[in-house]
Amino acid sequence: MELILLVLLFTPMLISCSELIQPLDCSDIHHQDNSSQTGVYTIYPLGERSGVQVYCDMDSEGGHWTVFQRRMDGSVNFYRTWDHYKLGFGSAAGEYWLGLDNIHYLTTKQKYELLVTMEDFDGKKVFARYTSFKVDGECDGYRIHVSGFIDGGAGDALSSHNEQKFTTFDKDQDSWSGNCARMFLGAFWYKACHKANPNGVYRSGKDGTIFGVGLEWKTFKGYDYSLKSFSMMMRPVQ
Ligand SMILES: [Ca+2]
Repeated sequence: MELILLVLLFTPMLISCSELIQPLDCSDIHHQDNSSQTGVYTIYPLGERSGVQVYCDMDSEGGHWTVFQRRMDGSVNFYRTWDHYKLGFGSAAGEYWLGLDNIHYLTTKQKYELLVTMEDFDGKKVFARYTSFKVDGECDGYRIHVSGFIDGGAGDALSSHNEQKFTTFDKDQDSWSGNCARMFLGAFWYKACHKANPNGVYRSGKDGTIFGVGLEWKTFKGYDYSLKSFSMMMRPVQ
């Protein structure tokens, strides 16, 4: 009898404890086990039952980064609708977009910084880092707030996109008369229109046949050079 009572008393406590250890992001995964390697994990940005697979970069610039955008081989189509960018698409083991809702919710819970890493087809790797990164909710057009640029060789192609709303080919929120996503075949915090096109067409290096549509970071390789690999990742500010 006493044993049954004990089980009844302690079972709810055990359940609530297991809920508490659901990681919000890759930084939580690192703190739960600091030997965690770079790879795919499940995080819960919106609480329990919101589990989503994500790629954690435990190596670059101190590690425990939550990757929310990743290109590496052109295997996933990034020319997609608003709903796809809102909810996410692709595979965390390869190319993917985590989803604007997830990115937004994470940045409402803690202060985040941003790391953008990239590599050209000659194997040169550079990065750009921003000490502050926040994305508003859907009602505010997923507006980006990014500042505090630190140069890792890539130059700053993102600060000029600060305070812009997100634009897809089916939802124009940019400051150009046309639709920048349709013009440059991507989806981004376009202004009028871009110095970076991370979700543009995956091409093999230098290609000027159609201006500015590639996976580009202007301050590194200029327009019309599509990069080999590219990642955007976030981490709570220490
Ligand atoms: Ca427009």
